Amino acid sequence: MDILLANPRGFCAGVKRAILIVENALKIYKKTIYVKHELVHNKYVINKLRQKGVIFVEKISDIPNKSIVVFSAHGVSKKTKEKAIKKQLIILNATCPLVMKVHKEVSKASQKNIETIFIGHKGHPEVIGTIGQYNNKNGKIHLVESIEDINQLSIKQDTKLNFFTQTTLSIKNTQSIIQFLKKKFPNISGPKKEDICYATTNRQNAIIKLSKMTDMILVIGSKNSSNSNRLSELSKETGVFTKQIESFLDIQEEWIKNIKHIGITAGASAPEFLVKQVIVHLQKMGAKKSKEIIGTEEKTVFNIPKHLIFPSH
Ligand code: 0JX
Ligand code: SF4
Repeated sequence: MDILLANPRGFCAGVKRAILIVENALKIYKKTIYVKHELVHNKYVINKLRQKGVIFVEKISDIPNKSIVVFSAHGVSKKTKEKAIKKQLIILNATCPLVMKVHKEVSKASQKNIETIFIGHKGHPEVIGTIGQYNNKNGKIHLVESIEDINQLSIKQDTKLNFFTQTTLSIKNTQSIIQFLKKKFPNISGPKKEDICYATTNRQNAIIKLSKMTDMILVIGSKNSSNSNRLSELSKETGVFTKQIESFLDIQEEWIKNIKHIGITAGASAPEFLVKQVIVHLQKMGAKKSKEIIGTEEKTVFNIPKHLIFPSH
């Protein structure tokens, strides 16, 4: 059995930045660091930070006044930020700059009274945070997940309307939703394509390539990771036998019995050591050396705030 590795895979620039913010904050402040929500959706990343003393909370009210709070990579609503300010928390914002960009657009739309349609998955923290940038009591923001949801909307044709999207959606599905949206509301404005980020795009393109060279694909990523779930979905759509795993521990021998070419990819929040462990495990089961496929080179780097650079002067 050959092992082929997707390229690119694993950590994106937003995840690397978020982890560095927390790690440096631990060294600089030498105090308990609270993180609102899982910093990124990966069990191993979270457990490692927990071992270093980081406390993860879902509610700002669970954090003692004047403590240090980090907002997760997925971002928070305006209300959540206000609550943190009220509690006099020191805020370190690990929201990905690409999510922040969408926040700013939604906030602008809210200020300008422009009714907004947001394409995203209900209940996802990024969606809650982004929708929570729209704080206009006169205007409206509508969340849609599908073409059916658009059909349920009752918006007058002459309404000034725009749209934005979650950053980790399926490119293919989102394109067809937007196409339908533009047909239904020809005057709608929005981003040139959508707000899906470079990392999501590159990982989805890489898995399509990988699916043409393999008869099974393992997607490493936690169950609550939207971008990882989209990779599994896409891989299944190509017809390749696909399994999403947290780590090598989930691999079942019967999956790989008759597999000749196995592909491995990892979501944007899954660390590379998990990929390495899967390779070692497969090799113990008889697989050959692993080979990385040719793919898009990623050069994006997001800086952390200056006061969090360690050692700080
Ligand atoms: O569930 P998501 O894919 O949005 O988040 P995850 O898995 O933590 O990936 C990194 C953060 C992505 C934010 O856009
Ligand atoms: Fe940012 Fe994209 Fe990574 Fe999300 S997946 S943290 S939007 S780079």
